[in-house]
Amino acid sequence: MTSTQTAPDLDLDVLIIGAGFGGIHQLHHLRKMGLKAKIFEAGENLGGTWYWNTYPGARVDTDLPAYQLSIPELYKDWTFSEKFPDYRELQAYFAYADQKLDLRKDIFFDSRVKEASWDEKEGKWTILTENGKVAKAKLFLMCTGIGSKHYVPDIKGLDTFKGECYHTARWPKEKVDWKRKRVGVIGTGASGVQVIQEVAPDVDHLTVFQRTPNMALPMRQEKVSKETQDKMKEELYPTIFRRLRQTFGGFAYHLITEKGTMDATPEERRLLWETYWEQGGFRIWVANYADIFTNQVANDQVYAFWRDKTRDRLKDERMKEKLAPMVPPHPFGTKRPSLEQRYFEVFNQPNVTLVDLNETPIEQITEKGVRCKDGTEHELDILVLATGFDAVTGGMTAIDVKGSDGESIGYKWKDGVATYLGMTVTTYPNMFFLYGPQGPTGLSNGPSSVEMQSEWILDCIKYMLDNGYKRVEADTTAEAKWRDWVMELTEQTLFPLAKSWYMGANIPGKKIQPVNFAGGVPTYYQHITEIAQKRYEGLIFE
Ligand code: N01
Repeated sequence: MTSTQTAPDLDLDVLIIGAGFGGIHQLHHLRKMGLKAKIFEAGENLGGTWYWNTYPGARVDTDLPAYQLSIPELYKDWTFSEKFPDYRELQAYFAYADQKLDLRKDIFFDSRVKEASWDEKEGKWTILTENGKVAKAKLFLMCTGIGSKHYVPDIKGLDTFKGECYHTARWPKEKVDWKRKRVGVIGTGASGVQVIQEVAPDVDHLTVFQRTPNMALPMRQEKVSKETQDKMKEELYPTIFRRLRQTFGGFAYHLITEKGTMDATPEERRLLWETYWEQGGFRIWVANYADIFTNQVANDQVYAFWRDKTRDRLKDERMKEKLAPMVPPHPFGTKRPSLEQRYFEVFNQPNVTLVDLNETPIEQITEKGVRCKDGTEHELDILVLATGFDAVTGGMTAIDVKGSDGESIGYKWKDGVATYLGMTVTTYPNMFFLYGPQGPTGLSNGPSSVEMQSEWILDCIKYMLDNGYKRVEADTTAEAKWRDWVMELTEQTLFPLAKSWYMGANIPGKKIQPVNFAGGVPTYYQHITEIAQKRYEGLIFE
């Protein structure tokens, strides 16, 4: 730890990393509890993921009103314009939250944390930023989110490209002009799909480098009037916000558990899926028969439905097979499907090339563009890397967080993640995290999970204060049991069959293992609530 003086105003009760949904929820409530709390935030403004992800077409895939905090003084006076708001509106929402809750006075922007270490004697964490700020705090909360460490693949020659090159999660704040340019996009995950459909109408030529097709679902975007929202706020919002903890993915709709896919008649299944298709959103993924995640036969049925619908939108036989192959590349829904607005129609445009990287991998990036193994050099003016994140754990392991034994968390997790309840880690006393590994996280709607865990952590802190405890740490046996449960839940599903960030499989060399709790939000919520009722069983207080 660098020896730098701690400013007196940074001797805190709580230091939080990150001013996204999690960080601001914590800050607001900790201050209400009378605690001295501050946030270190790497960006120059609030918003977390919505500060960084400003690529063309970036918008959220959760429909109104589930993608916001359920704090009444926030939602009562705020109006979104569309069912699926874009990044500009989400940034405006955070600016509004900032002003309404008076947050900024307790946030240090442009303050990327590089180290944090626990001092047993002092009973405090020391947290150090890259630009030399030092805070000491009794409690340390990591609200780093699932996508704060973007992933740039190690492709030969990447730094030799003479055109413009941007990762979607580091999109420049100044305007990028793609009109009448030759644009290439590597990656067809949620970010890739959105960029592709947004830029396609304006480019001279678009080249999409695809490794795995995205089983994208229709979004069915709609404008939503202020009157509609105001009416819903009074009558429905509190019910919907409560409902978010009763559904598998923390959305306003739930998996069907009463019967399996094959127990339904073909007509019944078809009508359900047709209805979902027309309604749009994630329904066909997270409001489907629950056994699509465990039963290959059931999964094949829903894949076939999706494939046929998608192929109908494509004109060219090759495009049909590349984008919606007859044989699924992985079980439906075991990689996150995107929501799309006109994605598949892009591939009917004459000026769009789809390069299948399984047939002809990228050999190297050249000064002019991308050269593939078949010898073709795809010349480009702009290269977009929509290559994702070292998701869920990456934001935490990017920081040298040293616990009571001096071991860095990245080292501790090198052979696999272990946490207790997806919120604490043994040997890291007085440290909590939310929306991270081994919680419902990537399998759930962000704000739903964030609020559920944030409230639990706040209650736990209150319990410590009420009982005069100064130190809390997860018990090793409790942690091992939690890890085993997380593994077991995923092993019962088809998720391990996909090479996805859900399994840590998108980052070369990363341990392949489930990073999310696959038991669903209600099971998770019930479990953590019972743990709290049992005086936080599995946590050791001193
Ligand atoms: O990242 P991804 P993302 N050569 O990892 C490909 C959230 N999010 O930023 O699938 C060539 O999903 C990779 O190929 P493959 C959301 O939770 C939400 O799109 O590994 N290609 C894949 O196609 C989401 O799930 C929203 O075969 C390479 C792509 O890059 C998560 O963030 C919007 C490659 C990466 O896809 C991540 O989404 C955006 C290589 N070396 C993000 N390396 C919304 O709510 C990787 N790829 C709308």
